[in-house]
Amino acid sequence: MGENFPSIMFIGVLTLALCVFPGFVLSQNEGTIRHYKFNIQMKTVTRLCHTKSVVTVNGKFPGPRITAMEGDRLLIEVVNHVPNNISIHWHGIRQLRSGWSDGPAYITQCPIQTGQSYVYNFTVVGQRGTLWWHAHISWLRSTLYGPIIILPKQGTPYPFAKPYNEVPIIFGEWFNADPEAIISQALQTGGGPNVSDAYTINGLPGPLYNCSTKDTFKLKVKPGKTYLFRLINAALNDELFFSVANHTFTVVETDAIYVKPFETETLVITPGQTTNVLLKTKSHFPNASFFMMARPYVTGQGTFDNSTVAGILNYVIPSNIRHSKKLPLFTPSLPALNDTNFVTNFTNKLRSLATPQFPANVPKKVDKHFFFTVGLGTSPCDKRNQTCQGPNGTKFSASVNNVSFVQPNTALLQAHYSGQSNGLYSPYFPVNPLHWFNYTGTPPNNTMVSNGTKLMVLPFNTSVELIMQDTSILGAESHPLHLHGFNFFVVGQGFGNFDPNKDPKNFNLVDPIERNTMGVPSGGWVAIRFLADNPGVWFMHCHLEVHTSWGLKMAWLVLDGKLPNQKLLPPPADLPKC
Ligand SMILES: *[C@@H]1O[C@H](CO)[C@@H](O)[C@H](O)[C@H]1NC(C)=O
Ligand SMILES: *[C@@H]1O[C@H](CO)[C@@H](O)[C@H](O)[C@H]1NC(C)=O
Ligand SMILES: *[C@@H]1O[C@H](CO)[C@@H](O)[C@H](O)[C@H]1NC(C)=O
Ligand SMILES: *[C@@H]1O[C@H](CO)[C@@H](O)[C@H](O)[C@H]1NC(C)=O
Ligand SMILES: *[C@@H]1O[C@H](CO)[C@@H](O)[C@H](O)[C@H]1NC(C)=O
Ligand SMILES: *[C@@H]1O[C@H](CO)[C@@H](O)[C@H](O)[C@H]1NC(C)=O
Ligand SMILES: *[C@@H]1O[C@H](CO)[C@@H](O)[C@H](O)[C@H]1NC(C)=O
Ligand SMILES: *[C@@H]1O[C@H](CO)[C@@H](O)[C@H](O)[C@H]1NC(C)=O
Ligand SMILES: *[C@@H]1O[C@H](CO)[C@@H](O)[C@H](O)[C@H]1NC(C)=O
Ligand SMILES: *[C@@H]1O[C@H](CO)[C@@H](O)[C@H](O)[C@H]1NC(C)=O
Ligand SMILES: *[C@@H]1O[C@H](CO)[C@@H](O)[C@H](O)[C@H]1NC(C)=O
Ligand SMILES: *[C@@H]1O[C@H](CO)[C@@H](O)[C@H](O)[C@H]1NC(C)=O
Ligand SMILES: [Cu+2]
Repeated sequence: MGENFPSIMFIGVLTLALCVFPGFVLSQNEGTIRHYKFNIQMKTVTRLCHTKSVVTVNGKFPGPRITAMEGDRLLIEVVNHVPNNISIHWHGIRQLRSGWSDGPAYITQCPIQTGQSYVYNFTVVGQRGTLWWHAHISWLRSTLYGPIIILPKQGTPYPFAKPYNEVPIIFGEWFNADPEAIISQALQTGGGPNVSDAYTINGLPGPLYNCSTKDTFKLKVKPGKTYLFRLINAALNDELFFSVANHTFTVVETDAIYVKPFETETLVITPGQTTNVLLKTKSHFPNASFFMMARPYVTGQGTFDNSTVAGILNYVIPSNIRHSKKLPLFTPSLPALNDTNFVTNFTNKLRSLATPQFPANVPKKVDKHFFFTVGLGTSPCDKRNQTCQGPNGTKFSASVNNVSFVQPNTALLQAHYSGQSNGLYSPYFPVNPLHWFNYTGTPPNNTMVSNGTKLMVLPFNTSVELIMQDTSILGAESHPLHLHGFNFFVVGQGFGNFDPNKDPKNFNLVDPIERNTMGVPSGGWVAIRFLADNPGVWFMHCHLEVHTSWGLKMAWLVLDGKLPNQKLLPPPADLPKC
């Protein structure tokens, strides 16, 4: 059906011209309108000698790249040609007053059903760097994902030397089986879902897997140049370590926010996060090739995919050097799979750039303090005559403040906007856990969670401080929490239970990292601040898809402000219906 369309459809020469940085631009304030067309269609893909039909955008796996300049408006028409319901999330885009385009199914929109289409319509404001898009329904994001590249405004250089070249590097997770069958089976049996068969770099597992050598990402570089790697972790369930043998990264940006540059040989990136790093190549042809490798950082107790994805960094062979067919291939050393010390060190180095041009606007006063526990739990087996495969014959579950989120059957934002929310959700999400327990000590005997569709309601412009506390129920575990509609500042983090008397004294209100996804440390806590200046319903969830499926999610309802420009815009006419 969709083969007749070009994979990315730009309308107008302006857009094309801008991609190669011409000497002209419309207006810096208005920005350019960029049109894309996403045909959701099936495509046969073979990896690890397993061939299957996967859901793609425009037949591409990974999906097409979206390029915009800060200030531009994006109009992305998504046409659904597959049997599955679809919705697409523009991960990290603030969606100021345009919550209808955020994408999480049954939160801001009903899914785009087979044969239907929907135009996502939003502007890119105050962000520049790398973000990404992905499906936001069930586990379809396993194959539906791609980069969003936001170039700085014309005439605004990067706050670092202009790189010679830019390379998107997206990590993914490949399953030989159908991921939709895997999560559906797991939710039915109550057990943990089957793990992936490989990690991928730009869709390719690389030579360390059986039957995969031809599917290796290879990057050819020149000596003495600086490359900008735009790293995206699109894996479903795994945080990843990443390193390139014999090369050092300079971290310059995370989640489309510049950071104080620092050097590291290895970095860690959670699902949902993006990281831009500079890689300076060796000044002379090194007579060698270099593996770039990623493998997981794991804190949970369940089984996981412990394999390693590898790509290869090759140097262009100078003409004065005769065939170097068999170059030695160097391997990076990656931290142990459970190296929490490394992760703590790495996250502590991340600081906002915090310059007059790129300030860190940390809320200094706090209107509302919240304390949420995040972690696993159990729920009863609903088939009376059968034992479930979760702990002690129960089903695995997960919760925020002991509420495991129940997905409604219509979109929360629509229900709220049209005043038809009665009974669909409760506006009383708990501000604290109902009972204190030693969150990171011996877990309580009763691991059963409660459930519901509960929202936390915030007046417009509320300044929020939220402590997210991991629990040890069914094992402490790092949870990369993602907030839609906002960036937040990570003002503090630590291990054990958060201490409201001692810990706030050490909060960093000067140059904390600003981002949209942050790992709650395993057996620890994180403190974030954000200003609720964006009206709408905003999802917050663990970006480990298995935990989201088990209910580790909730939503904020930010009310309209008084002024006309503080109100959610009306819904577009083509907004899908349930
Ligand atoms: C996109 O949204 C803007 C702001 O609401 C609106 O003015 C414009 O008409 C919309 N464009 C399309 C094609 O829907
Ligand atoms: C998950 O793994 C089990 C054990 O290998 C297998 O029997 C089952 O079919 C798998 N489920 C899916 C959906 O592939
Ligand atoms: C790469 O690093 C290894 C280990 O540190 C070292 O032995 C080797 O000489 C290096 N090779 C190159 C080409 O830099
Ligand atoms: C990965 O897990 C398998 C099965 O548990 C084990 O046999 C193997 O040694 C592990 N590999 C690594 C690199 O840890
Ligand atoms: C990490 O795993 C190793 C064995 O694989 C174990 O010896 C070590 O205690 C673990 N470290 C932590 C911090 O859990
Ligand atoms: C973490 O940082 C400390 C102090 O900078 C250093 O001593 C330690 O070796 C680092 N640990 C790891 C695992 O990198
Ligand atoms: C057991 O449950 C299944 C569905 O879960 C049902 O079809 C079956 O009739 C039940 N058996 C008994 C003996 O209740
Ligand atoms: C399972 O049951 C055993 C024995 O009743 C108990 O010791 C254990 O804590 C239970 N585990 C969970 C996860 O509830
Ligand atoms: C909580 O549990 C930890 C680990 O068992 C223990 O060290 C700590 O003292 C406990 N804290 C409280 C307040 O009971
Ligand atoms: C859990 O149950 C055991 C025995 O059933 C009891 O001794 C223990 O105090 C209970 N622990 C908690 C935290 O309630
Ligand atoms: C919510 O919890 C109740 C009580 O445990 C349970 O019966 C019900 O099935 C749960 N609902 C969902 C959607 O999980
Ligand atoms: C697709 O979404 C609609 C609207 O929510 C729902 O009624 C339908 O059951 C869904 N279809 C599938 C295949 O999930
Ligand atoms: Cu999680």
